[in-house]
Amino acid sequence: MSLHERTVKTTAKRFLLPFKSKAGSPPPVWLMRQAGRYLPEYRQVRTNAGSFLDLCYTPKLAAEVTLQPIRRYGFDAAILFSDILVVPEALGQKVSFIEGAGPRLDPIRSGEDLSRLDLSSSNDKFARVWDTVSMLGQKLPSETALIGFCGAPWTVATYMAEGRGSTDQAAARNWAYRDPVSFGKLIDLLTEASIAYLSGQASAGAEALQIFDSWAGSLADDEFDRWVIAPTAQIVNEIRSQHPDVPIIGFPRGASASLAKYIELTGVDGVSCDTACPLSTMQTIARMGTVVQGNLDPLLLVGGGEALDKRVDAIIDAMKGLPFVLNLGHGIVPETPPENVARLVQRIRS
Ligand code: 1CP
Repeated sequence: MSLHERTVKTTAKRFLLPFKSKAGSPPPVWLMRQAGRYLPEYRQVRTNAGSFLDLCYTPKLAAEVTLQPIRRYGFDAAILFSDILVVPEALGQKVSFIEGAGPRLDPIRSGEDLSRLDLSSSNDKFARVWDTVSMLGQKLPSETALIGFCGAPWTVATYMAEGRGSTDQAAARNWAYRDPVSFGKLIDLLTEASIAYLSGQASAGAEALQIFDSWAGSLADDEFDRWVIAPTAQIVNEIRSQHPDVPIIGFPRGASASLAKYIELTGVDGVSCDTACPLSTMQTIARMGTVVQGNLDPLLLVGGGEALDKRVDAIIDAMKGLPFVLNLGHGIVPETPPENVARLVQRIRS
């Protein structure tokens, strides 16, 4: 059953219209990583917060940086400020964020290492994020929707096994081949934790949920079925039974060729498409009733100018009349001049 066939709250929020089979004209817009280092006001709060995790776990500060891009640009949706690595941290893995170098974790690479993780301890940390969501319900403009999120189990597992970001996700892929039983236990644990984490966000007021699977594209197709599709389907089923009104968006980055299968077997209401996904594929999917988000190249926001305008126009033109949300194909990069984001929003709405 698609979302618009289920009972949904009537609402004027533009972001939610495509999920009720209504194409917005102009399309609703928000951008992945719309809060972050490209904004001077973010860098200010980030410096004062101490560590990146302190920022994520302090509701007042996390709510403030969530609101910053809404004040500047009036996006149709705000995304909760947090990180996908909050889940392993809450499970007991040591996680830190090194300025300019990204995340570092004490790697977990075997069945024995799993004993360092404990689901029962995670709720205290999750509760701080849920408090941020509640606070945002009070502070956001009435027309702005709030999106909650988590990392998909596969992508979170790649960071847990590697201990950092990587280009090939080799530590997780090797573990999954060497010992699929113990790797499966990690995926099961992350699936359970993600369900609790997302369900709490929806209960606290998140109006849509996005599952970020940034490294979905690194798997062979049988491994994709097992480590991407199966856990995502489990999360979608469980969240839907608890929160039938809340649309769920999947972002299986780098997996355009498997997108139709992903949609069919996970049951997501929408997909975020990466920059390399052809507009023709996005049209096909949207015509079949799945909401499509995407897929402007974040680098066009760095350069700006006519190249940006031209591509924005082409995307909007291709998706006219279809259930579509304008977004990037991946997150805003720190070098982005804030005025180019203003130019984009103005272009969409003019
Ligand atoms: O120093 C800083 O301020 C850190 C930069 C930063 C920010 C702004 C990190 C570290 N995380 C975030 C916030 C964040 N991360 C949000 C909320 C803000 C928003 O979107 O406006 C979200 C949704 C994420 C999701 C996230 N974190 C993903 C999935 C999306 C994607 O980018 O592919 C991933 C893979 C992460 C891990 C992560 N966190 C931070 C970095 C630099 C990384 C990537 C590490 C790597 O692979 O090298």
